[in-house]
Amino acid sequence: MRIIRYKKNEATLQLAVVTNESFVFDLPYPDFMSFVHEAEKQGKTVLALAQEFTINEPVEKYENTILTTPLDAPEVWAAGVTYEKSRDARNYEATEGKLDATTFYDKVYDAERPEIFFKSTAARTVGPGQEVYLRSDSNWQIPEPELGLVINKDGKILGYIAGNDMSCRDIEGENPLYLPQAKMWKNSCSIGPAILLADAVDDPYELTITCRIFRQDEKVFEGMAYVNQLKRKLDELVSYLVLDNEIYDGTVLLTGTCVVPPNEFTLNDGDIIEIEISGVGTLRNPVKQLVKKESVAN
Ligand code: DO4
Ligand code: MG
Repeated sequence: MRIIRYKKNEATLQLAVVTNESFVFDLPYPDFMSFVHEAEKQGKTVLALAQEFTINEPVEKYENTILTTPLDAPEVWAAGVTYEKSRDARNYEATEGKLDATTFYDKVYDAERPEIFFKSTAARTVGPGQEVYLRSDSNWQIPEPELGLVINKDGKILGYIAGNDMSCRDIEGENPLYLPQAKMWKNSCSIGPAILLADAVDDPYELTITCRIFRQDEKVFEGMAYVNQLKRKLDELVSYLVLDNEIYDGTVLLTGTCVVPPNEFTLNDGDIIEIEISGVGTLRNPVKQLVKKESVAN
């Protein structure tokens, strides 16, 4: 069972529950966290409360809805180098293309403490169908398809969402201290298309992540991974994020990438990125190249 937010009309965003048969039922709550709080108030699971609304007449089929982000995540954080594939790709960038190189990325992959970084704010985060941007000062940019955890202020995992941690491999590889610039700019993060309720998932490690990239209607990349390839546990990542930190209800934690396009690949203006997570759905975003402003130094 999934939660979405769709455009009811020009002025209204409607929260709704989607059944496994793809029927949409409106929920009488303004946003995802109000719905979660109502379930808590009634002493029910979010799944049980959602199910109560599915006895009504469905309002729509899922494929006919115009989706937005299912929630306005106040902050998006991200874990890095949590899969072997990401460690190897980071080593390649940091050593100007040496295959089998070892660097500090090996150290963080093996360390007890994971890498966790600040990725995005609500204003920088886009949803289904909205453009993700390419930085104007990078020549090597890729999507990072990741399983996102929707958590509350205490770190409880409420649901799963697809996320795109857009990344500049050249800036990241030049110097690890450039990480915030390699990761964070306008429209550099996308989340959606739905929140798969945690109560509805037996084993999140069985989820799969698929990424496809289309250029002029032709598929130029497809890759797939299993969440069970993750080096760490999901709760372990959350516990490091919340430790001595102030986290807000509806925060999203991206859990790292395990699907990396070939090293020669870079995104182009007009590409379409699809990130599909089993049970969650497909997050689709067009890509737009930002143009360098003259006022920026050099
Ligand atoms: O260390 C750089 C970030 C890595 C990352 O974003 C990932 O592994 O997904
Ligand atoms: Mg990432």
